[in-house]
Amino acid sequence: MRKPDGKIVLLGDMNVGKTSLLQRYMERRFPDTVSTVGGAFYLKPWRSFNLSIWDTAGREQFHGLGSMYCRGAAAVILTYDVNHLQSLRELEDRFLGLTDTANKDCLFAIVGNKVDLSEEHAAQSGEACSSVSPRAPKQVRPEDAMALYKKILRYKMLDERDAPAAEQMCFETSAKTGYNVDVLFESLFDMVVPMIAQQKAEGPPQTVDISSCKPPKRTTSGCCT
Ligand SMILES: Nc1nc2c(ncn2[C@@H]2O[C@H](COP(=O)(O)OP(=O)(O)OP(=O)(O)O)[C@@H](O)[C@H]2O)c(=O)[nH]1
Ligand SMILES: [Mg+2]
Repeated sequence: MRKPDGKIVLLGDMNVGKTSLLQRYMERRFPDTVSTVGGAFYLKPWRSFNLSIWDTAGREQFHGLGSMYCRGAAAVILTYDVNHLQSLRELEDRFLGLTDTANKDCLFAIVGNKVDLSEEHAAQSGEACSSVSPRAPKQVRPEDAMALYKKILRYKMLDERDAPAAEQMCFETSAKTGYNVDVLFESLFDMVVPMIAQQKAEGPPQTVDISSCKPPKRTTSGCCT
């Protein structure tokens, strides 16, 4: 298996649809899911690179693993449910701190999923009122997500002028219908790949490969030679 060139991590509260989004994109279906335990990844070849996309558990008891999964991430997809305002708040309160281990130039996408359950989406897409899903007004507006994106830039001490615009990085999706799912992943891949290419051109990271270090030889007297 070829080593991944870059890493993208999905974070967010339990039940917002992280696993469903990833399965919709990678497997082109919307299967029944069970709440994720720990984390799992898919490998996605994109252009001439190999990306790993990590699905993580939103449940509180797995919280401690989050920063481990984010280590060295080139992009983080912060996911919430457009019908639950608290899931957006959790991104700031519980998940943003986990991204401190990500790359310095890590990109952040903010994704409001389950848009198919909102009245506005049904009206825009011209769906009949008799559709199976119960509809309610959306609890989170796109502007709320964009405000969070700008807060994240401040938290990361990034200048808004140097980072991608909020409009480019905030998405509304439905893993159920597939709405905007390809756009989300593929526009992020297209942003991440040039950064990975640049890092590769600049050379390997300044780390030591400890597997190549041999322990010092011991003499019979136990002293080093
Ligand atoms: N209507 C609708 N339901 C969705 C959507 N995405 C996910 N779901 C449902 O929401 C529930 C939770 O989805 P998951 O993908 O397992 O959520 P998760 O974020 O991975 O949850 P954890 O693994 O516990 O962190 C499941 O019953 C899904 O079928 C969507 O876009 N629309
Ligand atoms: Mg899951």
